[in-house]
Amino acid sequence: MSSVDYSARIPNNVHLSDNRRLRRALEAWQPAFLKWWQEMGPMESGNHEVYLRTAVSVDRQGWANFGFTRLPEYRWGIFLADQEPDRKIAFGEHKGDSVWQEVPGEYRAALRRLIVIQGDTEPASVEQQRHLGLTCPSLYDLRNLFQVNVEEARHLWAMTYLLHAYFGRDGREQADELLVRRSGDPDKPRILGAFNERTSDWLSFYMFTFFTDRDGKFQLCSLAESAFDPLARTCRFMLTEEAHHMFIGITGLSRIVERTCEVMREHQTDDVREFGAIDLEMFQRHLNFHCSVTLDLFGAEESTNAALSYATSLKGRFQETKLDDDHRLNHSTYPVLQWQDTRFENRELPALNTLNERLREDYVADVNEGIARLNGILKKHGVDFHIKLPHRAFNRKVGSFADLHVSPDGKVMSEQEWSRHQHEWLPTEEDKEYLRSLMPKAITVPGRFASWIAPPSRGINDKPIEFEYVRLG
Ligand code: BYC
Repeated sequence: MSSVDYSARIPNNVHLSDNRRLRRALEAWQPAFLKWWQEMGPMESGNHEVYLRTAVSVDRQGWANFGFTRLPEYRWGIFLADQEPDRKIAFGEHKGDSVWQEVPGEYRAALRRLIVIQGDTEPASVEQQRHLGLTCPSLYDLRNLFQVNVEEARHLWAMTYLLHAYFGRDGREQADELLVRRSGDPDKPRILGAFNERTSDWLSFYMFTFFTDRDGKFQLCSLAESAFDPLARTCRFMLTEEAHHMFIGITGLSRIVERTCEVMREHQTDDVREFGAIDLEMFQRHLNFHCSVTLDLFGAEESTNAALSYATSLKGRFQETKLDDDHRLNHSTYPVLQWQDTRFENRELPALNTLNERLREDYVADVNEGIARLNGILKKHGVDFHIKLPHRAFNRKVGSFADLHVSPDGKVMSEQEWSRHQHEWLPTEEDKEYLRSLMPKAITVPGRFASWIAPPSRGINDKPIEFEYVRLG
């Protein structure tokens, strides 16, 4: 078991105290991070005491220790999963070699780019969600929001550690830049599209944690296969935290659907807005939006960047070691959905060039399990509505579908026709207005929940649902 040194200014399990230069560099970055948190972290949260979990060691028992913490005093630290003895590279041209503990010179730029892109998403999501605490549906949900926020900020620490420890001066510069870019800022935006969208309300928050955090899971799983062992170990530990974020996503969406069904049954109507619930059409429009922008995050279907990352053993596939093939992919193909003049068709393309698409498909399979769960709730209540994922080509801005106009059920149409129907498929200004009216202010009485969401089936860490998860300051 590798335990965490909490006596250090920066809690860590990477022996920072033995590396004076690195420790100093990170301690110099720390005030800039805290300044960023003050400016861009959750609004008006500085005096709250929050029932949070904090890692004390990276093994199963140790990483989930619960207690009250004031948010700015959260002990953000650097935790890597334990080193696997004799780990061998599982894919690409270096397959079978021992994993690398240092960055090979020829892959420096490519690895740094992957780490910077991953790192950039973490503070971005905190920025996107910073105002949500002001309209929380309960103290339980507020606590979950803050848990996600502190952990995303810790993931920023994770990537910053790699940049500082392994990439010298340009790594330090890139780490500084991670605190300079801002989600949605036209002059210095975050790198990937979805991370510049505002998470405008709690329905969007649960969609984001369901869809976009799940992209995090799949990207981190691919990076956890990397030949660069410190990156792999960092990502493995991040994945333990990511799992809880997706739990928050699926349970949040489930509780919304549950509440809507209850209202529909109780009042024998589809028109649930009158009773302060979220109608299923609007739910579906939000789902269409978050699904499509998150599909974009996987990059183009055909990508030489992705091919190179795999061939050079930097970024693997989802569950690489469990796949039964040569793990080099120089001679295999993969079917990729494409628009061929009049219809969508699968085309066999070189497997190496289509790794983004393959990961996107693994992701969609995982998403579908969650959608089945939501439909199970509708069925249980006897509600005649089916929640569906939009067609893969719907509302895409990245990849081969970006130039097409496609409906959620896969009909290709003119731009004019698409625009005419857009309000049926994507959240409208009216939806947003309704959501704003539904969430005018925070609900902060322990055990009380907003009208549009059912209470969870159980509390955090076996505490009761009415536990005071946040002591407001
Ligand atoms: N928006 O060859 P392509 C998470 C760029 S989420 C804007 O297809 P590639 C989290 C691309 O950078 C997981 N630009 O790209 C979740 C490239 O630019 P350059 C984040 C985009 O490299 C919730 C160009 O277009 N982690 O952790 O194969 C809360 C050509 O594209 C977009 C990662 O993504 C876009 N959507 O694939 C908190 C893992 N997509 O370089 C956190 C690390 C593409 O030609 N990143 N572009 O100028 C990667 O593995 C890859 O960079 C990507 C893109 C999969 C993102």
